Amino acid sequence: ARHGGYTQLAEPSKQVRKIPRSIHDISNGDHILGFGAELAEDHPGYHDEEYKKRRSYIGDLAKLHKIGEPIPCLEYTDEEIKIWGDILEKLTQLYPTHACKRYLDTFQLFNFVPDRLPQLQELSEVLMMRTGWQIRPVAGLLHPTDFLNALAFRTFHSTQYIRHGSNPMYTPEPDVCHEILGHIPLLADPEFANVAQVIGMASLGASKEEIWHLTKLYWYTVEFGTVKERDGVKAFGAGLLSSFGELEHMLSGEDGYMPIFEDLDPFKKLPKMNYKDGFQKKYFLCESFSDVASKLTAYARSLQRF
Ligand code: NLE
Ligand code: FE2
Repeated sequence: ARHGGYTQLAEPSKQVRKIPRSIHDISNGDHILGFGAELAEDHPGYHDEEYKKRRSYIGDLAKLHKIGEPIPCLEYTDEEIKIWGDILEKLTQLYPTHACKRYLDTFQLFNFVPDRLPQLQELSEVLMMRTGWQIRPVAGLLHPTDFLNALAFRTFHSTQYIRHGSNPMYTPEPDVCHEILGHIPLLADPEFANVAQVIGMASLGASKEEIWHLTKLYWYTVEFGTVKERDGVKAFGAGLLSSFGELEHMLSGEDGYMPIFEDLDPFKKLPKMNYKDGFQKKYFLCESFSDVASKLTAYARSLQRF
């Protein structure tokens, strides 16, 4: 969960980090930048003590997790399951017209149902079998260096708490619905999974500026990427696929302005990421998954990391 929202995203620190040689060298708890239980005043859950308690409980469990151990099973409350169920039902109406073909295919593998919120452990097992990826629980927003580095080791850091029920259609921060509906299906697609790993490999030993650019590349592909298909523009970015507000907005522009679509060029300066103020103003378009893969690989190779 590499995101912003409700809190100022700190610039990557100047401190020189040791390059991790395996996932064991990356901590899921030392560099959390935000989104723990300390919610900012403008967060919809700020006045909800129960909600904050629940998030710190779930966050503390994540910090205790050790690589190789099963991810703790969370018993979700009826209220939490209802949020998940509502989101799933609404999104599955939009997917046939708004989601890319490869997402529709991998989504089928998981048999998501509205009355059961899936456990990260079982999803991690499916990914491991399909593409060799694993999920690691994380308490909140992880430092971009740690988050991106972990992708090199086919590890995806995932939150386990759910968004506040007052605005299910959109949250600027990651939550378990965003991870499960946005990220996990496509990580079961071998080509997509490789794209994510390429960004991770390029980030190993990267300078502060390179990390920032890679964060943007990640943001405009894995989080908000779009692809041209025969019947129009479709979403493959997780931030689109987990938000029925933004997914609808992407194609309709009904809320007042039409988003801009631009072809992705990873060597060009990318626009500032929209963390706090709602939907993205610009989406980047790719021709196909192999187009994304070759563009990102070309950029990653230019850094001469591998
Ligand atoms: N806006 C997304 C959602 O509501 O699911 C989460 C985005 C995280 C970048
Ligand atoms: Fe995400």
